[in-house]
Amino acid sequence: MACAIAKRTAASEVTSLPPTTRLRRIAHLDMDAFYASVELLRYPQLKGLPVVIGGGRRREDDLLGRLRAAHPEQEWSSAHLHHIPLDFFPRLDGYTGRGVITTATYAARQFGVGSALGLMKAAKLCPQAILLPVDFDQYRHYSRRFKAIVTDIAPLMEDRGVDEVYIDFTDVPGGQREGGRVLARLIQKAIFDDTGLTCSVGVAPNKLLAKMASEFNKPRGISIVWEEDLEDTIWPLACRKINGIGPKLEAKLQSHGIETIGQLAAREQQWLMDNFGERSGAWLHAASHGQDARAVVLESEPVSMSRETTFDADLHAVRNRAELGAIFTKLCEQVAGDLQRKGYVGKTIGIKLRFDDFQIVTRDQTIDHFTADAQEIRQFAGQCLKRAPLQKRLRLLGVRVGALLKAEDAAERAANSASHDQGADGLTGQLF
Ligand code: TTP
Ligand code: MG
Ligand code: MG
Repeated sequence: MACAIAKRTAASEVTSLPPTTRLRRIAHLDMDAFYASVELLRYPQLKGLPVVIGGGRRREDDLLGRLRAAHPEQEWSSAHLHHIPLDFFPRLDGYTGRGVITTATYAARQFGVGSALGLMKAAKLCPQAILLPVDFDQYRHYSRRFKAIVTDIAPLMEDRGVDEVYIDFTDVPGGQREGGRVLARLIQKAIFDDTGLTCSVGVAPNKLLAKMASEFNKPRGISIVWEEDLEDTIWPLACRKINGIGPKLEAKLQSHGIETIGQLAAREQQWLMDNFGERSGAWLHAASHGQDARAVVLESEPVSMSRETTFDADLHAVRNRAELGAIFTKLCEQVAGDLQRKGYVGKTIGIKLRFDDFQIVTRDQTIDHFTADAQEIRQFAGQCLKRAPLQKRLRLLGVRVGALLKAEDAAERAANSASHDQGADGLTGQLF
């Protein structure tokens, strides 16, 4: 089944160097121990301690419940999280289960634990580490916040996931000073002042080198790389440090005796193309020489998300009612899943039909609230379907949700319009 996300504007690109003598300076910014650092904002008493984030999301307010039982003389709510005594936090010790670590604080990393390690294994390496459950809503919130700060200062930003972005420094004030260090420092400070979170920045002639550089001085690091640093700084690194060389390609390179980027650069381009294919070979050659012409691409917010499917054989609305109904429900569930995963809700729900004569018909309706709920989408999409002509056989069926808003913005709007004041206790309810 096809899945589509429609964007408000076409991605705009910085396609060429500015018509000045300025050097192209590209930054890669990556938040330090992101999920863990966000948790530490809530629990500052854990600063400096080994903390790992992973395992399921606990819904019941277990921790606060235990605190109320142990210290009934005190009031315990989300406003008192930073007073929670250390011995009330769950430890890794004795963990059994199949959970994996999403990330770990730098204090925990000293024990050899980090992203993707099983929690049981981690419990052996660092039993005293504190284990906190994940809270994606919170990470998404801070992700949006730090990106908003970046674009306020340097508008040419490319979103590369929850905790990292590329930024074109070339024409931004301060972007050329000390190779970009001045601007990098300014952005670091602005993010820290607003969120309390730290990040690391690499500034280089292109994305490839910037991405490597942002890791050089983590955490709270700034690394400046120039073209002429290639031999001394980049070539001694393992090939795996090139973003795009995964474990499989690394193993294949090793089977040819190529461990470092320098060893890769020493191979003839033709030899690489013969052994790794035309495209990969050419790319490996360019990457090992620090070359990367990719532009920083502006991302825009999606306006709609849709799922559609073309049937193996044409279906009829009446004769194949059951089969169509099942497909329709599945499409609604998939759109709802897409929305929820990406953190959006929508207000306009629609369908698309293509008949056996290739005629296309769409119907939609706008409801009075935002949703990402599969059943609700199914209900309103079903009403749209009733308004469509269904005499001809169908080739394709699609479901679309538009007028999108970030889920947290919609929640904020709803809260404001209801003007209720229930405190912030819901936050901890999700955590423990
Ligand atoms: P990273 O930027 O790779 O890691 P990090 O920010 O935790 O630490 P660093 O200081 O080294 O950058 O990933 C960002 C977030 O993505 C991380 O906090 C948790 C999540 N993540 C996973 O859930 N699983 C993973 O395997 C990785 C690598 C990250
Ligand atoms: Mg990070
Ligand atoms: Mg990252």
